[in-house]
Amino acid sequence: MSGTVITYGTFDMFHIGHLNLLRRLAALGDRLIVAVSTDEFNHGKGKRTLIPFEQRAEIVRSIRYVDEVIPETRWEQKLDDVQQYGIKTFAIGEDWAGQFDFLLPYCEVVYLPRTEGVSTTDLKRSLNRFSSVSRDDLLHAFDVLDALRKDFG
Ligand code: C2G
Repeated sequence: MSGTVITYGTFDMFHIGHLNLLRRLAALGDRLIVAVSTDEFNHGKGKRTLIPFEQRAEIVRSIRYVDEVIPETRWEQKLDDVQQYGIKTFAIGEDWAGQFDFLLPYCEVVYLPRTEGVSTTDLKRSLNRFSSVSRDDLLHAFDVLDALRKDFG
């Protein structure tokens, strides 16, 4: 299919859900632009990112489905972007369903199913559990070793 597609997102701790979305978006046109949220913009979204903007942008830029990366700095930039880049299709995950229908007079608006079972929030929780368990397990292991040393010399 021809035409330029655009999407917006944080893409923190890049994972298969992000990749599935970008792959689907690439199939909607012949050029894909991704607007990656800056750290300042994320702060405004109430999101704390683990990976800084420059690295998140470089990772997305390196994905084979992506043709161009621009910064997302304001909620209001979408209409300017649609007109400036001659966008045929705005697309984003369905967690945003209906939020960007104001773009309908200017381009197609598509909300795509999210990939279930993975999210940056879950990844961060797993990392926290892993680091705390490993520290506690380590301390417990030292206690067991001390007890064994006392019993068996
Ligand atoms: N996504 C997905 N499946 C997941 C996780 C994310 O399809 N398991 C999609 C989201 O629906 C979104 C894109 O991947 O379309 C990027 O997700 P986030 O980085 O969480 O982006 P978000 O914070 O929703 O920013 O102006 C729009 C905002 O910048 C969107």
